[in-house]
This record gives sequence, structure tokens and C-alpha cells, in this order.
Amino acid sequence: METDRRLLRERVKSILRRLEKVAKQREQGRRARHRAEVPTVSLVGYTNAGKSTLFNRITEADVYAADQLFATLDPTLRRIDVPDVGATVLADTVGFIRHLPHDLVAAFKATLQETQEADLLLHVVDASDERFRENIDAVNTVLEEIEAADVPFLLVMNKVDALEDQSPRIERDDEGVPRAVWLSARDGLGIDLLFQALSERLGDNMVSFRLRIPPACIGRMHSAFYRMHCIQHEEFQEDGHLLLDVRMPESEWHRLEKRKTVR
Ligand SMILES: Nc1nc2c(ncn2[C@@H]2O[C@H](COP(=O)(O)OP(=O)(O)OP(=O)(O)O)[C@@H](O)[C@H]2O)c(=O)[nH]1
Ligand SMILES: [Mg+2]
Repeated sequence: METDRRLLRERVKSILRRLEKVAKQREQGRRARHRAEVPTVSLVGYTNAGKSTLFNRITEADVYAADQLFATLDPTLRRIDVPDVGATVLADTVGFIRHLPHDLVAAFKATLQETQEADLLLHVVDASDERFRENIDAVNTVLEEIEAADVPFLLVMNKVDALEDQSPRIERDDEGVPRAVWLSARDGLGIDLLFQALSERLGDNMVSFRLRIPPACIGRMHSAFYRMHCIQHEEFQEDGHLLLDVRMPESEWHRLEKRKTVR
């Protein structure tokens, strides 16, 4: 017994040390992304809502998803490309439950910080669960507890495949802003709508420019802008200059300005 206890204490200590290290690495990663102005989108939601399934579907990654509570214990990050926004970091997180115990809150600090500092939360809901409203409330309560209630969010009403009277769609408020997307992560229905809603919600600070590019720079600059999917219109002028109309998020433009590679 004594030996067991000692071994367990050692193990707890080593896990706590690792958690501390993960939290620190996350902190550094977030700071770097913030400097580069890469937006972060965090998946949150009640356990078993389908966050990891959606994460895999969006990123084409292969994250462990299972029909069990707390399938996800460690937050996972992937880079995705959102139209009109560009590089975006997507975070899968641990599922929330009613009355999240406080020591658990401490253990999942790395995930929770990701949530607090996200630019947008995707609140994934199992719409086929008859208690989905209570689950939404429970998640909102946890978001308040971890001081993430002010982060903008978009509801993802998942598992429409299991509902007869619902189909994939975007729900908008009076001003036309997307507030909820109905989809099926498992069957891949409505994923395009989610990207559209993400693009609208993240890309509100778009800037447009007309650039007149001298012949010597056209190759390099055209391919740089082409890769960013931001060219709206292009036209050669008689003197050999290229006129480019580009549109991109303000943050992306600031990043380019800092790099000075395409100016
Ligand atoms: N019918 C249906 N089932 C789904 C859908 N998306 C996910 N599921 C199922 O729901 C269960 C939970 O999925 P996960 O993706 O692991 O859920 P999670 O929210 O990541 O769960 P935790 O990590 O435990 O919080 C799995 O059995 C999935 O196959 C969907 O669109 N339709
Ligand atoms: Mg999961």
C-alpha cells in the first residue's frame, strides 16, 4: 500500500509538471499567433456533442472521437483556411458538463485559456438530444465560470441527420449576422455553410486595395496574392503594369506590411 501510494504521488506530480509545461507552451503559441494576428476559433460544447467529429471533418485530421464521455482530454490545434480570412487556428477542446468540478477546471487550464482567448467560439450542440437546451445553458454557465462569457460565439446545431424536420442552413439575426449553423459533422452536411458563416463572422474587418505592380515584380507578387486567395480582379495595362484589386482581412494586410515582401 505504502509503495503504491508513493508511486501514485510521483505520478500525480509528474502529470502536474507536464500540465504546467503544456500550459506554458500554449501561452507562447498564443502570443506568437496574436503577434501574427492569426485568429483562433475554439470548439466548445457539452460532452458528446460532436466537437471532435466536426474538428476532424473540418481539418481532415484524425482526432480520436468516440461515443463516450471525455473522449478528448487534451486540446488539439490545427490550421485551417477560411475564405476571405485566411489562416485560422482551430482548437478542439474537452467537453463541458454540468457543475464542472473545480480541480478539473485547474487540470484543464490549457484548454480553458484557449477558450478565453479565442476570437470566436463554435458552441457545438447535439441538436438531436432532447435536453439540448439544458446542455446549452450548462455550457454557458461553465463559460461564465471560466470567464469566457464575453467571447463572441456561433452556435453549431450538430447531428441534423438524426432530425427529420431540420436540414443544413444558416440562421441569421435581424441584422443578417450568422448566429447558428445547422449541420451534420458525421455525414459532412452543411460544412460549406459553416465555412461561409465563419468567413462572415471573422472577416468583418476586410480591407480592399488597388495595386499597380511594375513588370519586374509581377511574377512574385501575383503568386503571393494568388496563394492568399485575395485577388478580386486583375488587368494588364498598356505599359506592362498589372492592376490588381485585392481584398483581405486587415490583420493579413498588417502582417504583409511587417514582412514587406510584397510591397
Ligand atoms: N448522428 C450523428 N452522430 C454524430 C454526429 N457528429 C458526431 N456524432 C457522434 O457523436 C458521438 C460523439 O462524438 P465526438 O466527436 O467524440 O464528441 P465530442 O463533443 O468531441 O465529445 P467529448 O470530446 O467527449 O466532449 C460519436 O459517436 C459521433 O459519431 C452527427 O453529425 N450525426
Ligand atoms: Mg472530443
